[in-house]
Parts: sequence; structure tokens; C-alpha cells
Amino acid sequence: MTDLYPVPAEWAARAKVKDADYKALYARSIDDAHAFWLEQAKRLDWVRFPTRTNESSFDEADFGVKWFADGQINVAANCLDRHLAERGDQVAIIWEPDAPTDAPRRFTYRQVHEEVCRFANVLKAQGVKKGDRVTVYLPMIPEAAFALLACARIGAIHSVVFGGFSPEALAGRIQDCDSSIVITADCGRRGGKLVPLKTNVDAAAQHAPSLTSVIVIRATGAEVPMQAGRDVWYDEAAQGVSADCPAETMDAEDPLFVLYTSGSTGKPKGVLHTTGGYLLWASLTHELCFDYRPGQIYWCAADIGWVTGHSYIVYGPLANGGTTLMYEGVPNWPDASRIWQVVDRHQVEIVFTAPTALRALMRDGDEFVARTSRKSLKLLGTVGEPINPEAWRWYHEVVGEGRCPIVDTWWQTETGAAMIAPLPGATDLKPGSATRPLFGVVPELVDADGQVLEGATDGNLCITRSWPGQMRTVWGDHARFFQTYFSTYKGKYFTGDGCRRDEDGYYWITGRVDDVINVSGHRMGTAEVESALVLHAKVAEAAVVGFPHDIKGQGIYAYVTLNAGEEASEALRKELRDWVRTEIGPIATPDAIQFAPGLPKTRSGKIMRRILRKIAEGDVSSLGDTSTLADPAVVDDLVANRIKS
Ligand code: 6R9
Repeated sequence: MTDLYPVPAEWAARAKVKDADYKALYARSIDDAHAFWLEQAKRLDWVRFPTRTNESSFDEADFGVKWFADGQINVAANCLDRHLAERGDQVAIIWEPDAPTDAPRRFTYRQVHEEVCRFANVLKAQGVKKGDRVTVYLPMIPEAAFALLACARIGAIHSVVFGGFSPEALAGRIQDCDSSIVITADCGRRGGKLVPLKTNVDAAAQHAPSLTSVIVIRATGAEVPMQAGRDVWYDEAAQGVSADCPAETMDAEDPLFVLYTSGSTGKPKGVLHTTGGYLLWASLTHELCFDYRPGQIYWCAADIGWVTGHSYIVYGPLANGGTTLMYEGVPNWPDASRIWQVVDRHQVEIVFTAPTALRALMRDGDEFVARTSRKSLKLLGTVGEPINPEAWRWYHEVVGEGRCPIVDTWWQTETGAAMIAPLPGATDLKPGSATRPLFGVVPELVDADGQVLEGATDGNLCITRSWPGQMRTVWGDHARFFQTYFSTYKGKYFTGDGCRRDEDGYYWITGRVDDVINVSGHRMGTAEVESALVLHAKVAEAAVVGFPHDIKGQGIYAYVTLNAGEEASEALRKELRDWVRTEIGPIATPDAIQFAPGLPKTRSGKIMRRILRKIAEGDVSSLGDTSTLADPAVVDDLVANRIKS
């Protein structure tokens, strides 16, 4: 028996989309798709309104993803200029600083417009042109939003790299998209600590010869070395620069941004999103999932370094004329009541955060929540990983005092914005289920052989037809795009997620079925961590798997075989953890490292990850068939020396 939380009467009465509307619109989005999407396109301000909609194919012969191809549009003009007449003096961005004792800042649409135009002119003065890649390595400061919109205004392609990534990871991302410019800050602030962003850029530059220019925002006043001829302070460069910058007319299929994400193999992929379809999808889903109306204070507590920050801090809410809150800090500093204090301080009506943050706050106890009012809250969202029903109920009952619908949005960097999610006025909720597909989204569950499964069932989640916000390619490697997502199950987009569909047609994402692990809502490829480990001089071989973790969702468990003559020790274990931190970043730090004399392999040399996963999970009684192992004795050693969490 699952609990059902019916749509509250008040929501059913006043929401933009009610259950009957959802059913009718969903049917139309499938049966009369062309007309439906032309109608939806009206929500944006086009330079040339499109006459074409979906021209995508998932088949190898004519493979490609294309939407609104004859439309022309500028994203920044849609997020700013078109709102000026009606809401120029409305607050567009509220910025809440890391330290609660510091003053928040507010920017109206008119002010953001001016900041963005000036930033765009600074980029131009640095030689940035339409189509150039601009790497953004910034903390959560208002300039991060300005930088993205400035790129969009002049048709440059931004590539945001999360501020928690190491110099090595940053260098790889600069090189992969051949970017010559980085926008950074002297330092970032998070949880009372400084993050040395500029110093990291200097270190990355050693491995990124394409980098010729660095714009540095003075965010903290920390002293940092500046390299003459390469580095400029933003405030100095912006002095005397005109705040008039016309928005470049872009084709709907011109690139908007690249965002790197981990896959099951090799190095991170540069996921490319384009202009018209992406903005339409971000804005439509933002309005529908949150039943958003301008004037409401809305807070997506993600970092701009992830796709959630792109679509739901910047592009979706601003395209919709909203007021979006950007928070510089972390959920539990100075203490576990911070999120709810920010809610009270700014009278936030909608909060959108990740299950991992909720689990951590839940562990710290209800009193941190209870000491705040939260009366302004109307709706609560989650994203990033499956939400366990216990955390869902805590969010609903303790945080929302039972009155706020929980909107659990399933989606991916690749999908641009939400794909499966409830609409608060239309969808009865079940804790732990992302519920039903959004308009135009056709999920399908298949078995390992690609057989389509009907009715209530478990399977691998595919999407059978394109939607406007779908990624268009992997930067520089179109073949990899096809290979990664469309070759496993012919003619379908394979998400990499496992999923259950229940008797009501509700979808329950069960987690990744490939070699991607989800650590605190952040994707990590096991292959990436393995490559970092084997780069260490003492490591011969490494295999990495995920295991269940109370707060993070999944933790990282590494099996390491040392080179002959090397001794396993606590000191080496720490050295390897630190090594991975510096190679990739703190989010990739292994939770457990088990030294293993050998790894379980098939006779053809393939590591049997299934067995490694079971051991890491502590499920050693059901290791399954080990008869194909080259040396079954290896498993006994692994089981005996398992690290208990
Ligand atoms: C938006 C984002 C994508 C992966 C995805 C899935 C997991 C995201 C989820 C969810 C269950 C949800 N995921 N939202 N699982 N319920 N509501 O997180 O993008 O970083 O690319 O991660 O995250 O496994 O495949 P991204």
C-alpha cells in the first residue's frame, strides 16, 4: 500500500493546470504535436516565429535532434528585455550571501538588464565573438547569472564548471571545448570558508594552453596574483563600458551552452544545448511544475555549476518574469536552520532542493526547522536523485506543515529540464514517485533485450520521441552522442536509469543501471574515479562502485590493487583519498578504499562489477554465479576484508 496525497482542494481550484487539463493537453502534445508545440512557442518572444517544430530522428540513418529550426530568437532578450516594459522595477534576482550577518542584494529587471549588457560589452572587448566558448568558474554570486546571460546576449557558448572542481578537472573542460577565456572570482565563499578559485585557474592554465584571457570578479577582496596580459579585473574592465548592447539574433538551433557531465565510460561529456527548444522547455516546465506566477519569490537551492542551476535559477524563472533567489552558501551553515531562515527572511513561496540536503537536515533534528516560521511556503520541490519516502514525508510534514505539495522532478543534464514530475493542481502525489510524464514526453520501459514492457512493471527507462529541451550532441563527438544514448535500444533515447511503473501509470525511478553513481545528487562516473586512482604511482588497478549511503544516497567504494612491493597502510589510504580530491574534486572522494590483492575477473579479463557491488553493499550471502571467474579465491579475500560502513 502506498499513501496517496490527493491534490488539495485549494490547489485544484486555483492551479493553472488541473487534472482534466493535464490529460487533455498531454494527449494533444502527443496526437497533435506540431500544432501543440507551435502554440507553446508563443510563450517566447521570437525575432522570427518558427513554422517548423520537431524534426528529430533517433534512427541511425537520419539521426539528429532539431526543433523550431527556422525560428530566430535571443535567450537574454527573452529573460530580460521583454519584461522591462511591464516589470522593469520588479526584483529579478535576490542574492543571499554566505554569512547571514551580511546584507542580501536585490536587482530589478532593469538593473540585471544593465549589468548583463555591460558584461556582454566587456566580453566583446576581450575579443569574444558569437560561437566562442566561454568557461565560467564562479561562486554563487549575482555575476554568475550576469555572465551566463551576457554570453547568451552575444551568442557566445558558456561552459560552466562547478567551483568545487579541481584545477585538473577545470583544465580538461577548458581544453575539451577549446575555450580561450575563463570568467572567475578572486575567491568564493561557502560555509564560512574561502574557495581559492583564481588560484585554481592559475593551476589549470598550466594544462590548458588554449587559455589566453581570464576575467576576475572581485567577490571577496582576497589578494590574488594577476598575470599581466592575461588577467583583468572585471570592475576595471567594466569601467566606462557602455550599458547598451543589442541582443544578437540567433537561430533556434544555435548552441547556447555546453555543460560537462559524467557518463559510464571515460572522460566527462560536453552536453550541448541549443537556443529555442531549450529555453522553451526550461520556461514551460518551470511554470507548470511550480504553478509559477510572477511576483512569487522562488528559490532553487542548486549551484549554477549543475544543470539545475542553469534551468531553474537562471533561464526558466527569468524567462517567466519571476523573482529568483540565489544563495551563496550551504544548507547547514551556520546551522541546520539556515535554509528556513532564508525562507523567512525573503518570504520565499517555492523552495526547490535535493533529497541529500533534506536527509542531512532531517538527521540534525526537527528543532532547527521548528524555530522558523515558514508561513510563506506554498510548494516544495526536489531534484537530483530518488527521494526516499521518509525524507519526502519529513519535507511534507515538518517543513511544509502538511500544506505544500511536493514536486519531485525527474530529469537529467541531457534532458535540459524536468521530464517526469507532478503538476501541483493536477497530480495526486505518492511519496518517492516522480509521478507522470510532462507534455510531449513518452517514457517506455524495456527489458535488457529491449523488449517493451507494458503495464505495471520494472524496466530500463527510455524516451521514445524527442522533446524541445533534449541535448543536441556531445561537444566535438557526435558519434559518441549516438553511441551513448541511442545504440543500446534501437530508435529510443536510453536514460541510464532503472524505473518501475505502477498500476496507476506512475513512474518510480530506482537509480542508475549503468556505471554512474549519484553522490549527493551529483553524477560521478566510476570510470573517472578509477582513472584518477590508477594515475597514482603506487596503484596498479582500481575498480569503483556505489554503495547505499544514509545521507549522500550513494557513497563511493574503491577497490585498489597496489603495484608489487607497495604496502597497504592507513597513510596510503588517506593519500589516495587526497589524491582523488585533487584530481577531480571533493565530491569524488572515495568513502571507502579496500586494498585488494586481486579483482574478480572473467577469463576474458572483464572485472565483475556485480560482485564488487554486492560486497560493497554488504550483501555477501548472495554473490550469484561466480563460476565464470578466472580465480574464484579472489572473492573470499574481498569478502573477508570488506570495509563496513
Ligand atoms: C537534474 C539532474 C541525472 C540523474 C538521473 C537520475 C537522477 C535526477 C531525479 C533522479 C530520481 C529524481 N535523478 N532527478 N532520480 N528522482 N527526481 O539531477 O541532472 O546531474 O544529469 O543527474 O540523476 O539517476 O539520471 P544530472
